[in-house]
Amino acid sequence: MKHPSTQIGDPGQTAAQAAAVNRRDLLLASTIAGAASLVGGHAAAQTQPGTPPPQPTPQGEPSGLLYPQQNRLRNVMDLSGLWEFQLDPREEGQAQGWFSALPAPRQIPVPCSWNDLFDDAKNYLDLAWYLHRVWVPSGWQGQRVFLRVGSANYAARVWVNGTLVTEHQGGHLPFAAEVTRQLAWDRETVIAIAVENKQLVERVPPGPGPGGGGVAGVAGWYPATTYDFFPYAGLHRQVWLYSVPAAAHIDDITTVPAIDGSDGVVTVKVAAAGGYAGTGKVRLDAIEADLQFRSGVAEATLRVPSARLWSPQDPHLYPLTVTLTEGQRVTDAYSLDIGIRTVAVRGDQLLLNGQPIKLTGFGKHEDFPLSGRALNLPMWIRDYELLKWVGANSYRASHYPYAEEAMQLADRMGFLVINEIPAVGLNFENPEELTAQHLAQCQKQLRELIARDKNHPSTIMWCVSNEPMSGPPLGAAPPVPAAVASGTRFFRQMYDEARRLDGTRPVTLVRVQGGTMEWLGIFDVACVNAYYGWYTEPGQLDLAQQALARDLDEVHRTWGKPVIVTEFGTDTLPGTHNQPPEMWTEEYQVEFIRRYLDVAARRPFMVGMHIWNFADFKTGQGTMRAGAMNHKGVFTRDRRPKMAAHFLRERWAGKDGRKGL
Ligand code: GCB
Repeated sequence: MKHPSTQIGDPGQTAAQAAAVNRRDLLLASTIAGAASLVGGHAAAQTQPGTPPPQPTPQGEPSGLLYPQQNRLRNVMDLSGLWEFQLDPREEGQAQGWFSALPAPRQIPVPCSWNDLFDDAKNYLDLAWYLHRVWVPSGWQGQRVFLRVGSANYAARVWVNGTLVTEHQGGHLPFAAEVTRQLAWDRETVIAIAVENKQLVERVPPGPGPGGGGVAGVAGWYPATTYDFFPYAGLHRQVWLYSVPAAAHIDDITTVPAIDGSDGVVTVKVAAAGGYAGTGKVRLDAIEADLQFRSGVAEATLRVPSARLWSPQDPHLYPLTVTLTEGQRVTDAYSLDIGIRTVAVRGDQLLLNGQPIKLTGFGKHEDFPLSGRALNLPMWIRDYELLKWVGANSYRASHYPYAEEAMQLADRMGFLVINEIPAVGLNFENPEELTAQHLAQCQKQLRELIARDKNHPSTIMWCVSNEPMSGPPLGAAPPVPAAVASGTRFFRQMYDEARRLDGTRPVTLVRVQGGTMEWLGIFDVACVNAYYGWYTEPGQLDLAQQALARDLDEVHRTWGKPVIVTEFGTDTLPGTHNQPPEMWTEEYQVEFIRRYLDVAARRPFMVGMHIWNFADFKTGQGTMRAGAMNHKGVFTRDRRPKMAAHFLRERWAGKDGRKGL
């Protein structure tokens, strides 16, 4: 029962083929059902205080996801800084009008998780209020103004001057609402955002309970979660006000690069708000094409002779500018940097620009002391420096979408990213109604992620789930057949949705060790997590190595597609040593990683090895994690190298002349 492996994003595709892909994307994007979305979209909200905003149309696709941009025609105001903050454990704030003023506020920085700041908020995941007062510049009058929240983990409701303007679920993706009519021009505008991160079983990731699963769920954590990373809560990325021209504005841009001989061919699809039917231009480097909009949509294909292709070795970006025009007058403009590159799967290989590529790197987390899961630019710059230092070319955004700035930096610095939705802890031994709720959540988050990150050359793959379960973990018992069947239906739909939204990137799923083999057959690349020598075969690296080899060979024999080990690692306390190597020592981590890499290096179908984890990270409290930390980092939480980091630098940074894994 071999599932045919898919050939996608062929680097040899012609411009006409690329344009066809793009047209299909265009059609599909316009028919995306936003059934599970709670975003009010761009419709001006006119609700009364405390009443829910208008529901989006069923066809409403994620909008307002272009990164806010300042130029001659648009304005941006970043509202980062100190906000007022108050916990609302009794959930009385809305009835008492806290959206206008908080009764007993304290100060909090935005962006930041609240958990590491206040003792009484350490394990608090229930409702909390943020409030900020801002003068909107009078020069913005006459423009349409939107409020954009980069990441509110997990669910948020937003008020502007007492009016509920939007709400959103899913903790790591941006959402926006038009607030033109709610703003004040003669006084300060009051913005209030209520956020909670309740671990509910119907959410994604699911909370513990009959529907929750995952390796971590077995261990039991405080706070209770189905995963081991700490459930940091709050406004994790910037909140912005931005304005766009009132008459017509660029709402979305989709770029599809292709390679034709030595030329780059880029198809650019533009969506303009309000059924715009005018003209525009697209300029890529020195090449320009006209745009003629119909029903708010236009498309052009541009050819870049002898293109400089984007790659980790040469992450060259071309400047792209889209304008709307009225005669000679430019009425809106938006610019972004794009890379010309292709990603494809052919047989056992992963191809970048038609050449086989092997991924060296890590699973990561957005995690740092005090700021928690929030945007931390110093952390990102340091992490990218250290990734280069050890010779890594890639990482997985485990287990949720990372900050937009992290993606921009990856484009500029040449990192390859497996971009993942927060579908961790899914368990298919659930009633079908619960699975249907999870599917709606997963599809919504996938749509939002692809809308946000589709133009980043660094994103080379979409990952739709980490370690979904069809029975006990680590192969402790055979999978439950009904759960396997339920997951198969689920993941076929997830795969189709990803391909429908983006026909240019491979799609994958990450299997838990000993987990369901069938599901790997649905996807383009088989990703597996392996902890032989840690959770199984503890302390016995000879046995672990054999078990790993058997596992990888079986996956490859079954599906005949490229394989990546997306997690393998050992908890390692820095400064702990032993000879012969013992678990928890630095020697054991080095020896474990060396053996795993050797097993992979001997197998041509192995196209990537991602160590778990780049750095130690915060977890909930439980018997499995000393000091409420996962210590599998190759770097400590404050980014000091363990012995393994030096080992990897020697192996990967080319010091000993090795190539590949
Ligand atoms: C896994 C999970 C990851 C955990 C890791 C561990 O399989 O995917 O989120 O942190 O194991 O260290 O147990």
